[in-house]
Amino acid sequence: MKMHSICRLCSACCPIEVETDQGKWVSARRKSPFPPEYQLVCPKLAAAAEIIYSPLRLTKPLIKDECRKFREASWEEALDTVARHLLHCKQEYGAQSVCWLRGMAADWGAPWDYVNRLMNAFGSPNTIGNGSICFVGRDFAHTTVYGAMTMPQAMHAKRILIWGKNDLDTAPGAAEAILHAIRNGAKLIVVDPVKTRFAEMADIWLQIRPAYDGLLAMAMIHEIITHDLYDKDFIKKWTVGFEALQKSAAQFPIEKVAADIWLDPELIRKAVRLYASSKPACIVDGNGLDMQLESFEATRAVAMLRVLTGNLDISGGDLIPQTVPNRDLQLRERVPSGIAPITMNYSLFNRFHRNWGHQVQSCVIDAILDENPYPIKALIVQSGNPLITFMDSDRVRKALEKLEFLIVSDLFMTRTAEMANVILPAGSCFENTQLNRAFIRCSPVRIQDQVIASVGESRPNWKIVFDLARRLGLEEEFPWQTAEEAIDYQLEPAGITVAMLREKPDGIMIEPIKYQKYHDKGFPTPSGKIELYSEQLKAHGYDPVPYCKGSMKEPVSFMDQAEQYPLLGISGARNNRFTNSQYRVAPLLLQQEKDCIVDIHPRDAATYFILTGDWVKIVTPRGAIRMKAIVSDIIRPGVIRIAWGWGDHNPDYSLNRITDDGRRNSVTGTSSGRNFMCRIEKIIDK
Ligand SMILES: Nc1nc2c(c(=O)[nH]1)N[C@H]1C(S)=C(S)[C@@H](COP(=O)(O)OP(=O)(O)OC[C@H]3O[C@@H](n4cnc5c(=O)[nH]c(N)nc54)[C@H](O)[C@@H]3O)O[C@H]1N2
Ligand SMILES: Nc1nc2c(c(=O)[nH]1)N[C@H]1C(S)=C(S)[C@@H](COP(=O)(O)OP(=O)(O)OC[C@H]3O[C@@H](n4cnc5c(=O)[nH]c(N)nc54)[C@H](O)[C@@H]3O)O[C@H]1N2
Ligand code: SF4
Ligand SMILES: [Mo]
Repeated sequence: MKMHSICRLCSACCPIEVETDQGKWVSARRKSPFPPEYQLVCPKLAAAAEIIYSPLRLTKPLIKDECRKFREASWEEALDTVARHLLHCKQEYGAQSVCWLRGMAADWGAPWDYVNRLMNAFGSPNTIGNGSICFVGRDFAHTTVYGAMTMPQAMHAKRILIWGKNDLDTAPGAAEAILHAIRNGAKLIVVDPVKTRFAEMADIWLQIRPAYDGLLAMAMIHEIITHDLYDKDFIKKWTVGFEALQKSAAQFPIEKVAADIWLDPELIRKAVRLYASSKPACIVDGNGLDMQLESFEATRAVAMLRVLTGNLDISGGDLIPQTVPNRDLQLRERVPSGIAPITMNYSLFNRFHRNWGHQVQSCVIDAILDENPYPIKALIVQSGNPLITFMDSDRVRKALEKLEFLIVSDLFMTRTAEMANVILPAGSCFENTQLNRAFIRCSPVRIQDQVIASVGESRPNWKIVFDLARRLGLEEEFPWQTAEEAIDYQLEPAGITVAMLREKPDGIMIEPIKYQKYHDKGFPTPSGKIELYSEQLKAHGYDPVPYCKGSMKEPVSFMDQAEQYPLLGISGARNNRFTNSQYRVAPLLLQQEKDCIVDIHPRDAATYFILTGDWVKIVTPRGAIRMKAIVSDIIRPGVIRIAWGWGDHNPDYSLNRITDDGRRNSVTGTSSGRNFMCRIEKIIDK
């Protein structure tokens, strides 16, 4: 039988067609608008059956007994136990002592709304996502400039500027669109410290010094302004604060910053001319800009390049999405007044978007360990693996150990789940019907549908939340018996239902895509214009214009100890076989750990007598890990690139044991975990 859904094995959210047989997975293909010879194959989707039917899947709820061993339990017992402990914490310490932590895997769609609804109705504002190190911080940076996060329209662009994104490995649909544009003559500029496949293909590759993106963006802004490459009419009519931006950017002329950011000034000039000389041009920004201490400021400056060149909201430029109308399910008003979330120090970030809510994950650790701003006693972790994915794992472990009660909902016995008191087994994305956020951000709306039967006694995310809510006495707030009922209720303002979506597997357009919508409505910012200068940021004590003080905070962790730690480590090399800490359970994908590697430049390899295949210890003030070395020129001398996501498979490879969570961006709470000083030692006897 053929069915349509959305794959959520990673955040690319590809539409898929699935072949099933009597409720079981047979195979699937990514739907793509391109002819087969131009389609990219996703190994994760090809290995989906190994993930879904892995013998390691959790199939029954588990409760830890007095001897700290897990025993199987019924759903009734497990949910009752969870509800009892949550209600106990509420009574003893107040509802705010209960926190729900969401990883990225179960999507930021309706399941996120349901969890917020449950927690708000319970009385706790502490539903926390990990968006401060993922794209939500970037979303906020875009939003402060022009009111929403734009979507690059690469398919029809003449110029594409890829900034810290690696779609060939992380988002094949987006990569196909870029490749299509290149075949049609689009010019490509890549800003990346690593020679990615796109960097190899690029007309200009700016091999930026890791974490110094903000300075490059400011230098580009200055160059665009001084060479009259900006769209004057557009700036005059639609922006506020141009003079202030001009003044700030004047502090960063190319010749002044080029050496600091390890780039040739002439190459930056060429890149500026190439990007700004023809329209439409889009900027594809990515996670390379996140997880940096200066992530917010750098991303804002990059966003302003779109504005100056007049590429905002035009075909082939950067589209302001047309949100699909939907009901706000979150019941924020139910949190008693006077109870602030543990992320209270990030008040603007907390409320910039009606869906995202609270996203500074590090605050969860502070609240548990340091009881700052107040203690968290019980934690529910759903679709995340914080022991592996949060910066500074040692601190995370201490926090999890200190909790009175830890509940984990996952498909597998992760390192985080091992620490739980109760484990609730969840269904994979193919065993879940849910409203996927990517498809209500902008039409066409599509449904992520349950295409196969649940494995064992695992339950879909929505059902776990609804069932728990009812046990907490929230029957009225959760009247829905099925996912379909809840989705129909949420989508009522759009006039569509699950049944309609199932009839239209290629999605439903709510309205045609419109460009330059600002002509009718202005921009959804406080001033109604694009804010190159933000009064709102200023009122909260932040810089109203990026880098207006003329300098940048040291963005690389442990730089003050560079004498003992002379190499710059970059974390986060993703590849297309895994998503963060996931899927090492699939033999098809694992391939003998061949991707768990550290790339070392030949010059550094020679200094340390390291050959490809040698084992290397990587050390920072936080700890040490080990990995196999590859001698490679994809990075500069002095920089090493460390594979990401291997800690669940083997804690010895767990990158976040050596990253830092001590310093954070003051606006978004983003940790400086992507770039850190480190040293390497060759391991003689493994
Ligand atoms: N050093 C370093 N640290 C990083 C990053 C990096 O590049 N370098 N990347 C950061 C980024 S961008 C992110 S988003 C985070 C990711 O951090 P997490 O969200 O913690 O990451 P995952 O490893 O993807 O863990 C997802 C977990 O959810 C489970 N799961 C999958 N589907 C479902 C479901 O439907 N329901 C439930 N209940 N569970 C499910 C999986 O089995 C897995 O254990 O990591 C961040 N940490
Ligand atoms: N296959 C696969 N797909 C995934 C994931 C996965 O783990 N595996 N994770 C999902 C998640 S949670 C996310 S957030 C996205 C992330 O996907 P992307 O946004 O593509 O992010 P990354 O691949 O982490 O990094 C993008 C690029 O940034 C570069 N980079 C590193 N440091 C810097 C820097 O200082 N400046 C600049 N300019 N570039 C830098 C890296 O070299 C890399 O090429 O992918 C999602 N999709
Ligand atoms: S890239 Fe692969 S794993 Fe990610 S959503 Fe698309 S098909 Fe699924
Ligand atoms: Mo992410």
